[in-house]
Amino acid sequence: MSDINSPEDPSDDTKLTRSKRRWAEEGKFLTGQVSRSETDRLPPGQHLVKNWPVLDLGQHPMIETASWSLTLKGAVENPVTLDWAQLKALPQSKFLSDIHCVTTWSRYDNNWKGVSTHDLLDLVIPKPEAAYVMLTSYDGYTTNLPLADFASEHALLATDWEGQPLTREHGAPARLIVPHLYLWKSAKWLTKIEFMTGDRAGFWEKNGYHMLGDPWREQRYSDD
Ligand SMILES: Nc1nc2c(c(=O)[nH]1)N[C@H]1C(S)=C(S)[C@@H](COP(=O)(O)O)O[C@H]1N2
Ligand SMILES: [Mo]
Repeated sequence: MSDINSPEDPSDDTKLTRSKRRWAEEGKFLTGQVSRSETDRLPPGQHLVKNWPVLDLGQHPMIETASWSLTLKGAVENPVTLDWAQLKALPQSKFLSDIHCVTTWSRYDNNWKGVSTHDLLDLVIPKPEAAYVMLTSYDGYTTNLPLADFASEHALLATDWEGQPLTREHGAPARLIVPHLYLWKSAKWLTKIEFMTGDRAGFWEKNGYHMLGDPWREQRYSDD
């Protein structure tokens, strides 16, 4: 796992470092997963695939970067709508991570590039009461997750996979990747992130999927 940028200067007492410190004190901040050995790298009930399957509601919206935007709103100090140039002007990060789909496939070692959720949070500064996010996509898909999971160490708004721009069916021009949760939390064609004080169910969560979706605890359905 590597960062190509180093946006965090420890001597720089920005709002971000203050908010990170506060989250750390409150235990809200996920500092990534314990490193796992090769043998327990695969979560329970999963099998490995080499290809990358496509799964979604069936519509693949065609979003040109010229008309793309991302709105971050709700319980934040600085709500903002970013266009493509503004997104590309933010620090760019590269992460390597495994992905796990609730339909039981996992794929190891995906190379992502994009804007880390840390850098998005730096921009908007969540208010102390912000505790969850709701993601909304261009196809109408929604999914919810805790802010601490959104802010996890290797979560990012991905624009590239394996050195190439994301393909349309995998969520171009930008999708979220939250590698430590089942992949339905990783909204493709993302256009809105709403910071919420309480949890609300997204599309699959209303249809019986788990509110958190941790593959290591096999949180597939809400009664699991
Ligand atoms: N916008 C949007 N994002 C989505 C979905 C969707 O239908 N629409 N499906 C989710 C589900 S259920 C899965 S398993 C993953 C699949 O991502 P992939 O097609 O890139 O493998 O996307 C998630 N993100
Ligand atoms: Mo899925």
